Amino acid sequence: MKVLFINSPQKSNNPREPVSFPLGLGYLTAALRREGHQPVILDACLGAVRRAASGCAWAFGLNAPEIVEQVGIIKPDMVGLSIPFTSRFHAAREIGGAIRSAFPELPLVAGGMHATVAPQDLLDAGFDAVILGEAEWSFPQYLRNFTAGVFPELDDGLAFRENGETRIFPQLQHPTDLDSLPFPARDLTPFDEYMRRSGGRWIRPGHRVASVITSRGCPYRCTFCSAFRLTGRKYRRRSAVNVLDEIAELVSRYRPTVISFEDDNLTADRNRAVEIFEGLAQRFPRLQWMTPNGVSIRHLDPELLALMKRSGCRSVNLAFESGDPQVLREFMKKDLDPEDGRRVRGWCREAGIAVNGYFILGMPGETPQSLRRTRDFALSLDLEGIGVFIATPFPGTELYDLCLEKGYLDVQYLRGEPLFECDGDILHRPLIETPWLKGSELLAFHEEFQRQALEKYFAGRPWRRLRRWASKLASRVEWRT
Ligand code: B12
Ligand code: SF4
Repeated sequence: MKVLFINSPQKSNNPREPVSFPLGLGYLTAALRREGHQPVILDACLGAVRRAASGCAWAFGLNAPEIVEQVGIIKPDMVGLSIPFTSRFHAAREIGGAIRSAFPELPLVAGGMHATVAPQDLLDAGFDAVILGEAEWSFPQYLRNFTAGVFPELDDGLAFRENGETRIFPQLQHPTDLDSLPFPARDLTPFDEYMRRSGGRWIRPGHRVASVITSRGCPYRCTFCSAFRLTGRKYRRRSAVNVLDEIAELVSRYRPTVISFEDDNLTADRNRAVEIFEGLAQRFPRLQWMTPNGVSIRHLDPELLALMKRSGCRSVNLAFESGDPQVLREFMKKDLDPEDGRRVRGWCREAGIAVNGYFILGMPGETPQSLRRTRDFALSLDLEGIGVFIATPFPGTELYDLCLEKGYLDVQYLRGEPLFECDGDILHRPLIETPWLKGSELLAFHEEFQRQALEKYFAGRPWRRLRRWASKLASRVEWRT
């Protein structure tokens, strides 16, 4: 069967926002190809960057009419739309509607994180079915049953309508043998374009970054996170040999300079992590690597950090989240103390690894006092980089359910209005308001905190301030010409 997979387009306020290879679609198409199907990937994020008509400043890649035109050219037997982030939902709805009206008979399915946690949104938008969770195992089965006329096509990981009623079968099975999966089908995309557009966010422009995921599933229960809804609570891992073989293939085909590990928990199995890092140091001594989603503070120690440095890791993203022990434990359910984070920060300094610290402000228990505690803690760490985010109640999280129950959610957000269409805007808008912390107060504190963090950073590194001005100026000139 010829199945066209479309990655929904991204918008950003930064015209140079990196564009990531859709790893999930890479895995899914590789699995389908092995079964004899003919999958095609159309990544609507790729292509020209244009001024957006509304919302964000810049629209990346294809718009709905251009996508419909491509469907007409490719002539698939089925279309599958990927919605990895909630910020892409409104674009996905528009694209689904446009395809539906141009090709009313064409089966239309959806998948990805937003589709998994909010399948009703997609069924309401006219999609025939939503594949919930990981699809490498379930979607081939779906296609077999679809072709044979079996209905419902799956009883594990499917949402659909029957006689006007929505039926949802959540995904319960998460296969453990990840080594049996073929490597992502990067060859179905113009992969070199991702490499050219990959630098600039976590690493300097000019680097060729290739993404790899070595494990799935997370046993922790952070209230603001929906990862478990897609990949479950059990930590499942690929063997170090399998991971290193994929990196060897990447190196010989695409010449990356940096590997970006996209895991939720790269180092949760210490022995495996050591095998991977030793393999990197021996076999690919010139490669750098990074972890944009962060490494868990719980799973780092001085010896491991020294090995990480030796194997090409120059900086880590650490999710400290809060400087307030109560917010951390009670409202985020992170089994951590801020002082654990401070200790690991010190070990990173000793290992010569720079630290970007992530913080989340505005959880339901947050007060003006706990906000100040977080800011003072963050500034005392003397970080090389900092990301200060406002808590976003994503559908499918405990945070969302709690805020819904208590009436803390922004009314427009609750109504499903397109409040953020830029992926990057998601974590910068107060959507939670409690009787003890107003959205406007939170926003003002957030801005002030960011300003202070930047001041502190530049005070110790004046040459960096000069470099920042220079690069800002250069980018303005470049975008005007
Ligand atoms: C890797 C990752 C990234 C990477 C790459 C993202 C990308 N564009 O591919 C980077 C670091 C760039 C990133 C950035 C962000 N991320 Co992120 N990221 C992840 C992470 C850790 C893993 C995703 C992944 O690769 N999974 C592995 C693959 C195999 O799974 P998959 O992509 O979901 O695909 C499978 C299924 O979904 C399904 N599937 C997917 N599409 C389709 C389509 C069809 C038709 C079918 C049938 C099936 C199907 O099949 C695939 C194979 O099993 C998830 C957490 C998680 N564990 O899911 C967060 C996550 C997706 N990210 C999240 C967020 C918020 C962001 C940011 C917006 C944060 C920010 N403001 O900076 C940015 C967005 C930047 C951008 N412009 O893309 C949230 C999304 C929540 C939401 N509801 O929106 C998540 C869930 C983490 C969380 N906090 O809960 N992210
Ligand atoms: S934020 Fe990270 S550690 Fe916490 S539950 Fe999600 S994936 Fe696990």
